[in-house]
Amino acid sequence: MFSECETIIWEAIAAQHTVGGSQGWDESADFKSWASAQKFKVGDQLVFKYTPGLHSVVELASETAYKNCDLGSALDSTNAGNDVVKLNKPGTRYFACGTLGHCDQGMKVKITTVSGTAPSTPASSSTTASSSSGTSLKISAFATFVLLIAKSLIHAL
Ligand SMILES: [Cu+2]
Repeated sequence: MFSECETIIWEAIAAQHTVGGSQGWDESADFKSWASAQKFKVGDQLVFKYTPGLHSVVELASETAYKNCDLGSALDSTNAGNDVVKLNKPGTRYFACGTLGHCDQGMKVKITTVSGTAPSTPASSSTTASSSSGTSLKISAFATFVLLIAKSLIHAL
């Protein structure tokens, strides 16, 4: 189990990667070289930034679908223009633009996430850990609240 402190430190070192760098999620960006220059670790987030309506983000199920721009096999899709994807486990994930023709023009990216400095615990136990630390945070927030009430009562007397 993680302590509250460890959870906070872990969240602080988790990075946010803006896909495509300064160009964002756009046909002009070179996603292959962008991705190869990044290190994706479990806990990091991807942010797809684009003008809503022009592009979208479609997560593909396989390497084959990625190679062939087979958008029919989509696992998930978003189109808000500031789409955050959490890399919650090691492995490879495939993303493409859902706008007709954009994937074929190279608007796709393959993300390989490594466990990095994350403790090598199974996903199920880390879920338990994060939910339990969430509870302890709530408890400590409640304790602070009670303390504040108590203090104000003392002042009122
Ligand atoms: Cu596009």
